[in-house]
Amino acid sequence: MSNSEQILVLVKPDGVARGLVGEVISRIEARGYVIAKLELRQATAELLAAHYAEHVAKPFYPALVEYMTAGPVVAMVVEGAQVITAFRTMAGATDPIKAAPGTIRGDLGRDWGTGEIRNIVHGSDSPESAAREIALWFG
Ligand code: IDP
Ligand code: MG
Repeated sequence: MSNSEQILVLVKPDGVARGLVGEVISRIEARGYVIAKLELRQATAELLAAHYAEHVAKPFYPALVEYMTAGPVVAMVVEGAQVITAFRTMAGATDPIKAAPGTIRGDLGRDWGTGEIRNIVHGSDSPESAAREIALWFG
């Protein structure tokens, strides 16, 4: 498995609260990827500031921290060749309203009228991000 790669996947607090952990895991397993690590975790503001370093200065960041600390998340390391591209495709566009049907966000997400984006899952967007995020969550 020399060309295998790893991605950090989070089932975000809305996904855990809505009972969608099994659905997300089922989709990953059905696709043939391997769950190498899995843990229920409570994110802290400190961990999120590192995880979302690229977003810390953005206007939506305080609401993002509130969302991501509202309850536990399920953190996973998922493995397989091209799993980063594959999982990003499976997750769909950031905004569930724009995410295509067939994707996790497009099938399971909606606009809840809160003015915030609640989109069920996170997936690292590159091998560099994945290595950084896996070290943060599981290092
Ligand atoms: P991604 O999760 O699809 O990679 P990013 O642009 O990296 O999307 O944003 C990280 C997370 O920040 C999103 O999943 C979402 O929860 C939140 N977010 C991104 N853009 C906005 C926005 O414009 N308004 C509110 N929340 C946002
Ligand atoms: Mg991102």
